[in-house]
This record gives sequence, structure tokens and C-alpha cells, in this order.
Amino acid sequence: MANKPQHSDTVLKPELLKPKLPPMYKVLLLNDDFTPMEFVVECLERFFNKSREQATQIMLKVHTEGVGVCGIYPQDIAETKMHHVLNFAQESQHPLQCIIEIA
Ligand code: TYC
Repeated sequence: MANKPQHSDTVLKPELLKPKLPPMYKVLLLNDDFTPMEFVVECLERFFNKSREQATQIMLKVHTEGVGVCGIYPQDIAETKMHHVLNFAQESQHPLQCIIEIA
């Protein structure tokens, strides 16, 4: 005789009906007194796909308020973008700081 379907195979599990979105992380730039404004704009264009106008606005926000959001991404992408910024800054001998925090 065919196997009877198991109750555990057919019950609607709430966690499967409503799949969770991955936790998202903000990538933040921090102000400092030494990194050239043009370098920060270049980072925002290169790593966060911002237009020159968008990049300039974000850079000025960081410059005046101390911190600004470059973008919001799943954790692995946020970490990779942060490392790209930090590597580019270090190679260029600028003290630019970039961090991530849960959105
Ligand atoms: N404050 C820097 C300057 O006056 C510019 C700057 C902007 C530096 C944003 C870092 O994340 C930063 N040259």
C-alpha cells in the first residue's frame, strides 16, 4: 500500500510562507580633516554607483554632519564595499574611514 502522507510534510509552515529578507547594513563614511573632497566623491562614484551630483551631496553631508550613508546592502556586499573603500584610501594614503552598521 502507498505511504500515507506525513502530517509534517503537508502542514503550512509560517516561516516558509513568509520568507525572511536578509538583514541589511548601512555603509557609512566618516568625516576627517585630511581626505580631499574630490577623493571622497570619486569613492562614491566608483564603489556606490553614484552620479557626480549624488556623490557631491553625500560627501558634503559627511563633511558638515560628520557621517553619511553611501548605501544599504546585505551584509556580504556591505562588507566588500567597505573593504574596497578602505583599501583605496590606504593605497592613496588618505585617512578616510568607512564602517558598516545594521540598518
Ligand atoms: N573634511 C574633508 C575636507 O575638508 C572632506 C571629507 C568629506 C573627508 C567626507 C572625509 O568622509 C569624508 N577635505
